[in-house]
Amino acid sequence: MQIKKLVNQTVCVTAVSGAMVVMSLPVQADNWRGWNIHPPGYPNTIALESFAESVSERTEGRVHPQVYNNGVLGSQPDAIEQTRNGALDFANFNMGPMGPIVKETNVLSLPFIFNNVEHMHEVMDGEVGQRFADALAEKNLIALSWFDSGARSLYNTSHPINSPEDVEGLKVRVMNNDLYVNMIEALGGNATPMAYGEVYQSLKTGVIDGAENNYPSFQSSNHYEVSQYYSLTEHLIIPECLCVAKSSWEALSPEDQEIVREEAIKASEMQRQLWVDGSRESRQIVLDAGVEINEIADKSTFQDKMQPVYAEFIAENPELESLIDDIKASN
Ligand code: BDP
Repeated sequence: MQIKKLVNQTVCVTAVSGAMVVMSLPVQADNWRGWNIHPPGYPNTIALESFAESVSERTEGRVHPQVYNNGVLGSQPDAIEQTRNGALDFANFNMGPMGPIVKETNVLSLPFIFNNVEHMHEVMDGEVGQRFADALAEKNLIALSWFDSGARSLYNTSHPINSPEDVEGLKVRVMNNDLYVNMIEALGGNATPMAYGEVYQSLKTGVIDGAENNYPSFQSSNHYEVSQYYSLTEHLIIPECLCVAKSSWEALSPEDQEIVREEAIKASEMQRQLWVDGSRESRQIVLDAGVEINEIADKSTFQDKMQPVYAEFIAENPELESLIDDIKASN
């Protein structure tokens, strides 16, 4: 369902007499509703708001995107469904909760699939990234550009994690994807899939012992206030998309599609830049608040534990093995 707005546009019309007259005609504008899980000031929020403003300006109001922050339009799995069926027009989605719907994107949720953020950028900006965009398009989501989401690390309320043994018995919140349940279980922990918005309270009341995320989300969600140990496992580097609903996309003229695509790419460039400083600032804020951050000298102990996760994934999705190989080979 599209919410349309009537705007008055001044147009020139040639009257029958041949003289030019100026009249005001109502023209339909698309008020695009955009889902964003993050608060104001977060790198993704700033980039999405800039995207919205530029698209509105450059299309002269024909497309008027508005960003709804803090996940007020629903949880991420709900918002994915709503964007697929056109109830929402655009969104910034993490590829983690996308896995149950677009199975190819699960490859991006395999722990340690990317060596570092640069490797992820290289893959997503190239031919392999296009393959993910094609898979998303089959499910009615047009991925116009890729945002950064840094590296996710484990945090918990009781002790620093230095080896997989330190995860044993911990109840760890994960995003909605079975792969993450397997990942935490392979480390000996108990995984609890849960909506992002419930994590703060669950940490506070001891329903869970920990979770995992990047610095900006650990900080902006205030999880650092109730979870004192942040351990740099950096086990997941998951890209995010700026996605438009297929129905909203197809309703655009080719010229407006070009504008929206260009602005989405500009937004991702802006987001990636903001991410670097934002991560540094968030790290400092949590340190100043007394969070203990520890580096992990040897991550191979964690990587080794992930072998059964890969084996099970490949056994269940043999057709995706070549995609994994292509990503590994590209760095
Ligand atoms: C953040 C992602 C967001 C996820 C959230 C989570 O940007 O899309 O919903 O993590 O852990 O880093 O649920």
